[in-house]
Amino acid sequence: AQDCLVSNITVKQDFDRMRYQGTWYAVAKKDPVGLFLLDNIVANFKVEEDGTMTATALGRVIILNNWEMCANMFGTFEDTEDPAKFKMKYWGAAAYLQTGYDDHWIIDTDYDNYAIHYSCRELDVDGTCLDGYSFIFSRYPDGLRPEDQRNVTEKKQDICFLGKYRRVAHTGFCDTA
Ligand code: AZE
Repeated sequence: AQDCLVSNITVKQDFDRMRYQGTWYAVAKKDPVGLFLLDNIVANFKVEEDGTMTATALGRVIILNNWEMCANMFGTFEDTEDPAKFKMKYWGAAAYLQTGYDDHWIIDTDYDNYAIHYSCRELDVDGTCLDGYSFIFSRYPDGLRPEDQRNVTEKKQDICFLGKYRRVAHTGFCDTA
């Protein structure tokens, strides 16, 4: 969407939640306003017996009083008329973590290597995104394959977040939690 209108952003055609299951490592992220996952972010998606998509996520956070910890998060996804657009209800294993209800769009994925996620939390009056976040996921913790990088860069531009991403380090901080 060259005009950056959220309503013009295109998502993965015929998104297949079965193939999306399993572990995804965040390799880059665009942050929203406020508290957010810092690094060591790993998500695990699952399709339940009733067909509902659910996920868990781990990530390093710093909460009140500069307390550094590994956030253990859960999400359940509500379907919409578009198979690649979900509403995600999420919460933490502990009450002092964050709860929320966010859009969760899969912009693109090949299921086996990369995925581009997008969430706009707040629309601006002109229809662009005022506050949103995005993850670039890889099936590998060390990053994207070189052959996927061009496409991912293109998609970052399509969602108007190009230049707003930071790399997500994987240092093992959440590996034993
Ligand atoms: C996401 C995909 C997998 C499920 C979930 C995700 C998002 C989690 C957060 C967590 C924030 C926690 C904070 C704690 C202090 C998109 C990775 C739940 C946004 C800020």
